[in-house]
Amino acid sequence: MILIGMLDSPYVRRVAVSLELLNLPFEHRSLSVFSTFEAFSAINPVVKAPTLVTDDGTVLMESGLILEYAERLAAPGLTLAPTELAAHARAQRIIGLALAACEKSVQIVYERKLRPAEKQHQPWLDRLAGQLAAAYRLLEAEARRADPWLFGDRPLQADIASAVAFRFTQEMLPEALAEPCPALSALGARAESTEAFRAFPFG
Ligand SMILES: N[C@@H](CCC(=O)N[C@@H](CS)C(=O)NCC(=O)O)C(=O)O
Repeated sequence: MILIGMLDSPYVRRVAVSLELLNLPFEHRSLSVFSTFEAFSAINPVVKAPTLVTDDGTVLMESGLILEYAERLAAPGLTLAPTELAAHARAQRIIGLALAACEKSVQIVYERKLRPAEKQHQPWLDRLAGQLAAAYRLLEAEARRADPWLFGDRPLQADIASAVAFRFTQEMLPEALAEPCPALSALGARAESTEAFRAFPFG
């Protein structure tokens, strides 16, 4: 399998860390959707990161769909989802919040970096900032329950998604984290110190 995309993308990073924790061998090609657009489009003409090329040559995109496929390949004991129904629902909620935090952060970064200053729309940026703050407020409340991880003694997808989202926002938009998130910060630091996260560092 080949994973394509840069590790400054929280979506690429969550797939890389997850494949590692699922014990699935893969090659990582660090192509950018911007600076290496042509090379990227030769593999996936839609130019979305992450892209995963399976061993039979199928080209997948969307981190959630890639991870659904990866879970099917992995040994059942390594699954990154809790099995009990209520815990599964809570995990899906946390992943949804983390992905919303990623999406709102990326939208703010694109608005600021890709649009000329005179064309930036402040009401849109304000709306994104409010949505981002709401996602982190709710994630922080969830992270307060971590012991040491969100679902017990090993990191699952909810931990991975929360940690990569928080790191991305910290790196790209530190001023957007208006309210302190001590529990999320501790969870992120714990995640970043693991072997799987250190194998695929931000940036
Ligand atoms: N929902 C997607 C989001 C992926 C995404 O937005 N990736 C960005 C890089 S961080 C990208 O491909 N940007 C280029 C573009 O959208 O044209 C996922 O979960 O994979």
